[in-house]
Amino acid sequence: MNKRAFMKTATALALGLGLASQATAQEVTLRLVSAFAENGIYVQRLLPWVQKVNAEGKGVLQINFIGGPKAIPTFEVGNAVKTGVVDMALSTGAFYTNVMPEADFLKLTQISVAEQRKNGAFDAINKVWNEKGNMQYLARMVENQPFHIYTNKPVDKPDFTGQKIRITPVYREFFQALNANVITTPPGEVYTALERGVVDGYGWPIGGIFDLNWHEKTKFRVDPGFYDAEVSLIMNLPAYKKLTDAQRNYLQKQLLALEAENTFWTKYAADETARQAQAGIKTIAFDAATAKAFRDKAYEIGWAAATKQSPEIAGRFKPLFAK
Ligand code: 173
Repeated sequence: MNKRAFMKTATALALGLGLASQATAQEVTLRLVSAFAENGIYVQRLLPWVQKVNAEGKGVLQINFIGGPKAIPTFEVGNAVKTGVVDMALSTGAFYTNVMPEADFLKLTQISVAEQRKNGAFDAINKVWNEKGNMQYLARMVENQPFHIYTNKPVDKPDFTGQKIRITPVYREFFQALNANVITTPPGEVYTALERGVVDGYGWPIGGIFDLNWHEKTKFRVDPGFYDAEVSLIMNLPAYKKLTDAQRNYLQKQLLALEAENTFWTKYAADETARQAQAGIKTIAFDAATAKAFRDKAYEIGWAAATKQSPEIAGRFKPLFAK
């Protein structure tokens, strides 16, 4: 067998058997997948971090990036982490509500992840992720990226009657309250859905619409944004518990370093807003009072849905996520 074929077989075996390869007693290799596309901004920012982890972690801990949604489909990544098919994933809660509906509540945080670590929110999240998801919530690598509605049909008020809008669980209740017809798809199907007219628009954060060429099929962005896109690293809990103290401490140090890079996102949001304008995407902005009501409604509806879904956990999270 040549080296390439051997690697392929080895990867398939490791995936299939759920083995965390323990090269020596001291060095562990963790298999990482992404629920987001490999050419998107999130993975583009993650890969240099993986390189750094590997360069500085020789003999302690290595991360093997397996791939994006072609390796494991977006909405199956959460279960792959839960069951240990992979050790680690980059994902967002909306993609693994099939593991636990509470995963999507993370869009409702109104404080930084640094503050979440200080005020107990991070620990409260981990209690739920451990118990319900068999996962460790490791680090949030995206902040200050509000979601928006992008559409090809203009509106003059927050009413999307007659529009078909692509969603994930992030947007469901809010967009339905705005009278939209909603269709759930993973990001990988948005371009085709727009091209074929299956949808008139979609929900997505302020940044990233150029990564999969959606700007070619987008006429308007609706302001203001709402919620905060949560993109995080999660890990299979047994795999996390199996780490030695040295491995866990090393990983923790690198996770905090990753979060320290989150200042990037504020400028990226401004840059992407300008880039959209340059690409001819027009902004639909409501007057100040309507804009405030729109944003407030997003949070009211988001928390109402969370409370209905899981009253006890929503009640624990709400004061910890608030400004
Ligand atoms: O696919 C989505 O619109 C979505 O839910 C999401 C969540 C976080 C970041 C980017 C997209």
